Amino acid sequence: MNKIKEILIGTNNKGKYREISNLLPNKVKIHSLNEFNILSPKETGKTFKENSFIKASYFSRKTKLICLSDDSGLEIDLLKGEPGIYSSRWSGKKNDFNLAINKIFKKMKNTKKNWESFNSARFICCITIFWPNGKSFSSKGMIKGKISNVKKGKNGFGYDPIFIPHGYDQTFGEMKSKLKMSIDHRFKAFLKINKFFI
Ligand code: ITT
Repeated sequence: MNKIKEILIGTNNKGKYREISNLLPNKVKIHSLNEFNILSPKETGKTFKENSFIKASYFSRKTKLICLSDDSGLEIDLLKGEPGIYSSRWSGKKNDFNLAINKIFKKMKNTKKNWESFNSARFICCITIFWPNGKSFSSKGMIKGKISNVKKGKNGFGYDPIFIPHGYDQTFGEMKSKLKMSIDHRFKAFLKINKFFI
């Protein structure tokens, strides 16, 4: 198998870009979407896998580069899996995660007064690599946890300030980024694709 030496990280999310570029071996040449003037495709898929494939194949075809894209999100059991594949869209046009997090707190309270006792959630990440010759490979990672009843920590991005992974008492937002990146959904999805690089 030809190992990948050069790749486009097909995301407009700076937090994801930082994590993925840190996971890739140093010798891999990384491109970002900043180098290109391309709009994002519509995420019309019904699953994380479909949406990561839509992004990776689209950006690869536009740039002629091998592309890695990530579709991820937070599933909350009490909210029947919401926000799920709509995790980004809950933050509105301005990508305001205070808005998205407040929406979660409000919905949790409306569903159950003592929601803290019925509290289980997970982050999911699906990564697709798409090669210009049409080949593709997708992998999935998951981390279980619960929702904090207050926002905590300034590290990370998105929903990190309210997600407490199982076995820890800190939110992802409070954790050192090195620790988060060695246990999270993205890392677990990455473990299944690192054979293409090393
Ligand atoms: P791209 O499509 O350009 O990659 P996006 O932000 O729109 O960027 P998604 O459609 O995959 O990406 O949305 C996933 C959302 O879920 C993302 O905006 C984050 O807020 C949230 N999310 C995913 N992984 C996360 C993590 O590790 N920590 C916190 N929030 C995360």
